[in-house]
Amino acid sequence: MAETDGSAPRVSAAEVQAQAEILQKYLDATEAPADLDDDRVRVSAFVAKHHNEGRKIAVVTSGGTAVNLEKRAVRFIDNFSTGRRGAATVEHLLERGYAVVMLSRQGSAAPFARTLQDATSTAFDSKFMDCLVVDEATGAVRIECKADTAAASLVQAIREHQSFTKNGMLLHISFKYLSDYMLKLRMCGECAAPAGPSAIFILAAAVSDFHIPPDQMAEHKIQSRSGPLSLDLSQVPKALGVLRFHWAPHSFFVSFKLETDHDILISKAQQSIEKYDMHMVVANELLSRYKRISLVTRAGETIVTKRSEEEEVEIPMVEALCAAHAQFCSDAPKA
Ligand code: PAZ
Repeated sequence: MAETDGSAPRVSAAEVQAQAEILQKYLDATEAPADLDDDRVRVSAFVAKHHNEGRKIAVVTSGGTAVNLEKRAVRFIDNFSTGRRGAATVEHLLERGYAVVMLSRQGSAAPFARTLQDATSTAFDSKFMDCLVVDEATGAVRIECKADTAAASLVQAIREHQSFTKNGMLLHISFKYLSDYMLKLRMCGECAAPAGPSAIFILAAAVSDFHIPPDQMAEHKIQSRSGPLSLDLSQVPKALGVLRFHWAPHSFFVSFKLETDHDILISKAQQSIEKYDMHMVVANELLSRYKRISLVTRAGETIVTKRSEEEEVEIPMVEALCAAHAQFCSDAPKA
């Protein structure tokens, strides 16, 4: 096992090696998404540029992985994740000067653009439409912002989005299926590894625990004529330890743990620290996840809540992650 940050890893090298071999077999049997090679070129150039210019790099995963039931997928199993946490986290990291690679589920909440979703959905629907003005001569649409409408925050979000993307601080790559996620996670790990301690991995995606292994998956659409469908799902190969110890062994790792049973949440988060030597685990419950989170480290648990009705919980969360990452960088042996 590679040397890590100096604290003794609590998982055996043999155990991680065994997980790495199982994962390797799965990845070898998995069809790569068409954009994997292009994404590798983009991520690798992005990391090299920002690392050479002395910036910290964040790799943020976000959204849920779909598990396909057929190779030519017609049906799939999905989960609850909206991608909002990942999108908010990316915005606050950019504000703090990080160069960010965002690996997110296609169609889930995107940084800054999530404001548009808020503005155009549910209660804001008609109010937002009232703010759009069409120029009859050119057909161009402009937003006329009144201070008390959702459009005001949208205009602000558009400005921020354009400023960060123009400055090349955000690189967005996407996945839909679990298999695409796993291959792209490995690619991001390998590409960010040269940044060593300056890279932080923030693994907020809700990754499926169960799937149909590639060698057991039907090629074509499952037919209904043979009666009810019984699914026998296998456990997804574990990737956290392999990412941590093999793909990017010198970087800083924050993983997330979601539970619906309050009584097991913190012990499950502690297990991630014990088993995978995560530097921090963000523990949250499904229904209260945007109000209250726990930051779990080897030193204990810190509860973080929203500081006001308007401020989202990801602001103090990102503050705490950045402080812990800064400490990690200053403690890291100098190259
Ligand atoms: O994506 P979202 O904003 O709806 O929710 C965020 C979250 C609950 C997916 C994230 O905070 C999290 O806990 N991710 C890990 C989930 C897991 O235990 O696999």
